[in-house]
Amino acid sequence: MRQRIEHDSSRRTHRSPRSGATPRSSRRGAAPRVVFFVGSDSDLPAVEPGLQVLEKFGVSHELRIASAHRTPEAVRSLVAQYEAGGTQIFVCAAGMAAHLAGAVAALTTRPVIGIPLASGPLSGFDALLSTVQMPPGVPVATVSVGPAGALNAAYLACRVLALSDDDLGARLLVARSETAAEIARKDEKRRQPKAET
Ligand code: RP5
Repeated sequence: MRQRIEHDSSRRTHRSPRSGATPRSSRRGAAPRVVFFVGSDSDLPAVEPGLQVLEKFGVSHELRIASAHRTPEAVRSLVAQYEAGGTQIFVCAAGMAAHLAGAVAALTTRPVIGIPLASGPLSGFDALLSTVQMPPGVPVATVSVGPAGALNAAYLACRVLALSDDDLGARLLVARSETAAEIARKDEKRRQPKAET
């Protein structure tokens, strides 16, 4: 049974989809299907595209600011609470020596997706290695650096959830067809002869 999440610091809830899709878990106080953790509020702009994808597909989610280095006890407590509440996937974004995704993966057996962010002088290469180079047995599915990675993290989360959610799977197929149609439209437009002036 899903439990109410009590920890409420730095909490941002996304439960209102922009498109027609309706979140499965929209009960007030119920755990979201996906939790996005960011290591700092300075990471928020980089993860926004991912949050928009989850909204588009009507996947209930919450964003929390919690740091593996600065607030390790909060990370531990939040993972335990969300896991007990029924959250299915954790997405973790951090920059520099990015240990957030790995720390969360150490605390849960549910899928963890890591987004390395370009926060320091090494432009995300530091965070990429810190996130992707996990020891055997503690996996973090690592996506690309920055906002494009955040977007793909959300798509990947949707694909995992769609394994047991046919409606979500159907919405993903529609989105893929729309993307293909858009590219075909652009190609066609480019091929049309320009009007003479
Ligand atoms: C990491 O350090 C955070 O994820 C952020 O990307 C980076 C810098 O954090 P701030 O100093 O901006 O809070 O832990």
